[in-house]
Amino acid sequence: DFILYSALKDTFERKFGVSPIFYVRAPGRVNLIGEHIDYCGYSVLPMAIEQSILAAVSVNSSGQIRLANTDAQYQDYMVSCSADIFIDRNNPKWHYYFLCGVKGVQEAFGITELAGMSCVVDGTIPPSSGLSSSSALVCCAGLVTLEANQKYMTKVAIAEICAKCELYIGTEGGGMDQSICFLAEAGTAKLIEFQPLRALDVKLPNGAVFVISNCCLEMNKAASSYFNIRVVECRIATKMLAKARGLDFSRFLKLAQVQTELKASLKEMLLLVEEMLHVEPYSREEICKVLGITMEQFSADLLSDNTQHLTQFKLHQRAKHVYGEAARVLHFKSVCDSEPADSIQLLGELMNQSHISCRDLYECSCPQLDQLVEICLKSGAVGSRLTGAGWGGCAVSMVPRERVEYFLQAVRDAYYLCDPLRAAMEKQSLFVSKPVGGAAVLLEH
Ligand code: ADP
Ligand code: NG1
Ligand code: MG
Repeated sequence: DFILYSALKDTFERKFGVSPIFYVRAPGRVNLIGEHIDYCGYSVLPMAIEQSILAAVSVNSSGQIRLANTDAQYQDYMVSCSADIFIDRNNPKWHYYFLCGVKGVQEAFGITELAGMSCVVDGTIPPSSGLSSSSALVCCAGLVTLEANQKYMTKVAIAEICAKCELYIGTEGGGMDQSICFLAEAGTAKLIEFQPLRALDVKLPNGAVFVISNCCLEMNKAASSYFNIRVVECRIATKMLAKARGLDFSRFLKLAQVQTELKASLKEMLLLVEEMLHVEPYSREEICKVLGITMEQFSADLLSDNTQHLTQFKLHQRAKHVYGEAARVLHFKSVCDSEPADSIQLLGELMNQSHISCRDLYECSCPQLDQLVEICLKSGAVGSRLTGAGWGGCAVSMVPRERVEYFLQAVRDAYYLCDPLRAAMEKQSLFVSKPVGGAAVLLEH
């Protein structure tokens, strides 16, 4: 850590000719189970990881926010402190993620003139790989802005602000990433619950190690529509289920709200999906007819900007994944709490079921990730699954402690060393992770 900070300090001084007065560190995360359900209102189970976004900052009276990055692929950017902050969701450059965090804090406090600041950002989270580099950057910027403007709030409040302001980039996420980024504590995974937001400790079994492996295929969520297509399908499934049960569907946006309203169990919700939603994809016409809305209302109220082109919607499969995955999260937590003799086996099975559901029902995996998960299981993992949004990026595997060295070598040989591009990335792509603490400010002295 010391080496990271002092290298960043050097870069900052060369760039801006003054010393930074504080640093912010915001961690990435690995989601152990509970994929694509946060935006449906369901609890998820991530832990923060060592890989982080770091920023060095100085505050001044220039009336400007100056941004630079240690990685040359991310260009310098400058904006006036009194200008309206514009975020271009059609062109999601790195500085717009930073500006999401700035704008979130500015709006929360109604700040008309932000403090001038210079900032150099450095990062160790593989980007667009499901370890939440985007939210670490947004949360880092949010905390930088709080500190630079001498504003303070609770962790829960800043987590909620950052979850909301990352929506400016266009992906309609549910808040898992920003919540764990602020609410994480060293040594424990967390069950993140929404409405109200809270984080409960989840003690992971001592005999298990969690290993992250990147399939080395990037998927930029804001520059594509894969993510929002799933959000939209879940929103439509919500309305169709509500309507099928005679509820006023206009009041419902998330699948969890339908469950709450019906006072049903997740098992009962799965039965309802089987009964009420057909497996064949739905057309726009069919949805409009069932809901009694016009094509215009459909486009305006149910679709996002980047999903206006969609013609088919797989409602049965998506809803089935969400209710099933929500149940697996609760089961995972209860196994961790009760520590039965076969905990590792039980948790591994839940992770495997989660991957199969993501692959087959939610269709958010890809051939490389499926191959990697298969290799991990053959190499001694008890459970392995894609983590984060998917369509590329990382898998997380649970490996019995005594098998870790063997596991790492076997995955190295079978997935990385056989391909020169992967071999070159192997060091940052295959690593053991342990739960670290949440985002923090470090003052220079
Ligand atoms: P993830 O799964 O990592 O959250 P996203 O596709 O949501 O992936 O976000 C990736 C984007 O985050 C990158 O395209 C880049 O704009 C930004 N980003 C990630 N890491 C950095 C970094 N170290 N510096 C600047 N921007 C970064
Ligand atoms: P990643 O892959 O880290 O961008 C996204 C969402 C999460 C969650 C997961 C899938 C954002 C900021 N993040 O994570 O909220 O929905 O996918 O479980 O939108
Ligand atoms: Mg992201």
